[in-house]
Amino acid sequence: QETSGILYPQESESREVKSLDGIWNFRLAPRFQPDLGFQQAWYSASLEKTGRVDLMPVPSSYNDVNQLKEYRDHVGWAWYDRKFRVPSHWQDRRVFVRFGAANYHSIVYINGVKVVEHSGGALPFLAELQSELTFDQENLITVAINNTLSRDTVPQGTTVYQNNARYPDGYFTNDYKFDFFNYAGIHRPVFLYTTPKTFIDDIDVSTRVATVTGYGYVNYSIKAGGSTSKKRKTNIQAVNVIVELEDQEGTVVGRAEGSDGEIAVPNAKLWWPFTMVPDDEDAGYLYTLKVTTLETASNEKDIYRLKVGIRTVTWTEKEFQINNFPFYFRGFGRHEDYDVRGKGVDNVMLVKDHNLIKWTGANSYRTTHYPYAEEIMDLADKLGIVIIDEVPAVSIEGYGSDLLANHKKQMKELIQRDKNRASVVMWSVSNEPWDLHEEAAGVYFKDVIDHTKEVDSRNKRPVTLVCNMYTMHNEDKSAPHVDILSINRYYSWYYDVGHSETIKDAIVIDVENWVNYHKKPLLVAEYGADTIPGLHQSPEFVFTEEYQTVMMKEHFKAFDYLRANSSFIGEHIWNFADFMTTQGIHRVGGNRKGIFTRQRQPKASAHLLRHRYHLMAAES
Ligand code: GCB
Repeated sequence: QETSGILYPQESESREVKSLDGIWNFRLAPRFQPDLGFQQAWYSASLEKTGRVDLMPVPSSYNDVNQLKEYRDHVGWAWYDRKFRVPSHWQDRRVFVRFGAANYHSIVYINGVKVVEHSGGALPFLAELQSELTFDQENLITVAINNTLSRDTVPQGTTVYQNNARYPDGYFTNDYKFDFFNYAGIHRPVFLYTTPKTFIDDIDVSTRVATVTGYGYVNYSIKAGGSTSKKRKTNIQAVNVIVELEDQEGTVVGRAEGSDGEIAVPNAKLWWPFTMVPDDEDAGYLYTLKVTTLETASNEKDIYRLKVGIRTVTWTEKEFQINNFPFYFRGFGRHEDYDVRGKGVDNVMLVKDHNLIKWTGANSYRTTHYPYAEEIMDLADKLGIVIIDEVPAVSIEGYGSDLLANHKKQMKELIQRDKNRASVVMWSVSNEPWDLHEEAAGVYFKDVIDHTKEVDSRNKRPVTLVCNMYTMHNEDKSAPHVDILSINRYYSWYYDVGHSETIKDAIVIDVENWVNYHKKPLLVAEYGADTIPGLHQSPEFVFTEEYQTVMMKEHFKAFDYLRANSSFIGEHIWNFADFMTTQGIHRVGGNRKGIFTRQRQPKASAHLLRHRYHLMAAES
C-alpha cells in the first residue's frame, strides 16, 4: 500500500478516536506448521474457537510476558484478536484502524476480511474500513504477525535449517547480526478513528527564522480529501482550507487561507533544545497549527491540530547549527527496551527515560536502531530534546535490489511520519552497514540518500550514516554522499581491550583523518564498555564500574581537544541503559554498556556523565 498521510489519530470537533489497546487473545502458529492459521482460517472467527489461546497485552512484545520458552524464541506467525463495537453514528463517517507499529510483517482482518498488510516493524500503518465493519453487532479484529527476517527485510536476518540427526526434523533458527533482541508483537497503540468524508489527509510544515526582524515563518501545505482506499476514491469537491497558528496561550498569532501558504509570526518564540535556554519553560516551544477544511458542497468541516516548533537547522564544514547557534550533540544511543514489556510502549518508562535524560543534562539522542514510538517523539518535541532519526537498516549487507526497495520504503514512511517534528534535526540512513569500501555500497547508499533528500525536499534536513571501524576514512564509499559524518568507536573494548591509555590518541587521530579528508563535521555516535553494576576493581578492570568511568574520562580528553581544534560536533555514549540481546557468549543478560541499568538505576558512569554534561551546560 502506497503511504498516504499518516497523521496521528486525534480527537477534534470533527473526529473521534477509540483505543483498541488492552488484553487480546493470542495464539502462536506451531513452529513446524507455520501456515496452520491460514489453512484453518483463524481470522474467520474468534481465535478461541481454534484451540487454546493466551492473554496478550497490547501494546507489548509477546516474548517475555509468560513463562514459555517457545514464546520468547518464537519464529513465524503469531495471531491476535479481540472484539469491539462502534457507535452507529460512525456510519456517516470514514473509519480508520491504525497501528503505531507491529514487528515485522502484519496482516489485519476485520470480520474475516483482510484490510491491510504491512512490512516493517517500527512504523505506523492504517486502513480505511468499509463494508467489512458492522454497526449493529460486535466486530472482530484479527492480526497475524510474522517476525521472520530475511536478506531482503530491514533489518536483515537468515533462516538456518539443520539437516542433522541431532536436531528434530525440520529444525531451523532465524539468526541476525544486529545487537538487540528481535522482540515481536503489536508494540504500539492501536486506534480506531473517524474523519468526515472529506478530510485532512496530510499536513506538511517547514519553518524558518529571520534573526534580524525576529519573525518566524511557518510554511504549510495541506492535502485534503485523499483516500487510502482504492474502493472509495473521494470525489473532491471544492475544499476551502483555513489555517490558524495559536501560541501556547491559545492566542491566534497568524492566519492564512488556501491549501498552500505561509504564516509570518512577529516576535516568534523559537523551538530551542532545553540545554540552550536558561529556563525549562522556554524549551521546546510548540505552536498549534489548527487546520480547518470545509467542503463547500456539503458544508462539512474537518479540523486537525498539529504541534509546530519554529526553528532552523543548518550546517557548515565545521559546525552544526540550530537557530543559527552552534549545537554540540551530547547524549546517547538508546533502545526501546524494557523488562517484561520488551519493545511495548509504556508511558511509565517513557516519562522515566525522559526525566533521566534531562537529569543527565544530555541534549540529544539517536533513535538507535529504528524509529521510536510517536508517543516518545512527542516528548522530545515538547521537552526540547534533539533527535537523530534512524531507520532499521542496522548491520545490513549484500545490497540487493529488494533490500534497497524495502530500505527506501521505510525511509519514506519514516519521513512521512516525522517530517513535521521540530526535535528531528537529522536522518540516519543506516547503522554500521558492512563493506563500505565496496563500490556496490557506494551506489546503494547514494540511491538511499538521494531518495531521502527527495522525500524530505521541503525540510532539507541533513543526512548521516553511522559507520564502524572496518573501513578507513579514505576507502569509505558512502561518506561522499552524507552531510554529517558519524562514527562508532570502541577503543579499549573491541580494540586494545583493557588499554584505556590508548584511547585519547586513537580517537584524536581517527577523527582528524575523517574530517580533514571529507571536510565535513563529525559526530562520535557510539563509544562504550560493558559494565556490571556493583562490580568493582582497582586499578580498573574490564566490566567493572571503575573501568567504564576511566574509559569515559579518556574519551573526554580526546573530545575536549577535538571540540577546540576540529569540526567535531558531538559525543553520544553507548548506551543510555542496558538492553536485551539475542543469547550469546559475549552477552551476560544482554548488552551492559548502559550508564543506567535496564531498571533505570544509575551506574557510577551516569554520575560522571551528568557531571560533564552539566559543566557543558554552564559553559554555554
Ligand atoms: C555497535 C552497534 C551497537 C552495539 C554496540 C556493542 O557498534 O552499533 O548496536 O550494541 O556496538 O555494544 O557492541
